[in-house]
Amino acid sequence: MGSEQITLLSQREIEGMRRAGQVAAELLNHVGKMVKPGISTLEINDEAERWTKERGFKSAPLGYGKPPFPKSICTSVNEVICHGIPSAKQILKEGDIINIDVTPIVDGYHGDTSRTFFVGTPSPTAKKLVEVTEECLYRGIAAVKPGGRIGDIGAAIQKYAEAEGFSVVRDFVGHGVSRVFHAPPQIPHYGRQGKGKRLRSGMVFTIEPMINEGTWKHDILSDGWTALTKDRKLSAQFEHTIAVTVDGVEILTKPQ
Ligand code: EYF
Ligand code: CO
Repeated sequence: MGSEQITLLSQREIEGMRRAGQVAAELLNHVGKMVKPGISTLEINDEAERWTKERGFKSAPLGYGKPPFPKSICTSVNEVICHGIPSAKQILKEGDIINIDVTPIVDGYHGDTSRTFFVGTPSPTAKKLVEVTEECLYRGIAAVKPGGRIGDIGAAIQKYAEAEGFSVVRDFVGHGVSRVFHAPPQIPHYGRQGKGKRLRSGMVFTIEPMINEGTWKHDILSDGWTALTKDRKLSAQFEHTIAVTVDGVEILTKPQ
């Protein structure tokens, strides 16, 4: 993966990504309002699919990968790190945390974004984990500038997460995104400042730190997709799609 070609997007392509990013932000905002005790993760999925189709767009996760992912969004609750599959059997309850990860395809471009929401009132630990994870995302984004290195992003995230007593997931990373869902470069959320490939204007990728209460290690459920913490403690995640610009960074999935 490290030696693969990183595509630099033209201004016209970045405008396409901006539009996809705005649709993704709107969709996430819309389904985020559904989060409350008693709702199933399948109901959230079905509304995301309906909203997306109604506007003439497609959901990238549906049918993605081998074997094909079975739903339109990922819903990752409590100890689930990522790629949780929405289910009628999974009813949200008071005190849960849930990451909702959406990726609509708009005129061929992918807008990839996620947030972790509280279901009712969180425990103090859950509240701190979620707040620290969101701050990790913004510290990672603030480390992006042309001429910098990919390692600057992970170093900023890891330094803050570990100082707050949490761990950084190693085995799932951010990724290049444009007309394809997953492309080079990989963006680890841990690492060393000044290491890794150089950041260049026109690169577009996600930063999507997954931060754990306990160990960073994971298991995969027998469904083949769902990644959960090895110690079954909490995990949280936030994600934006960003573009490296001539003088810094633009968040393409920031709600307007
Ligand atoms: C078959 C999938 C396939 N992969 C990544 C496929 O980048 C993402 N979110 O920010 C992202 C989202 C999804 C995804 C949704 C489905 N997949 C996941 C896990 C295993 C797998 O193997
Ligand atoms: Co992603």
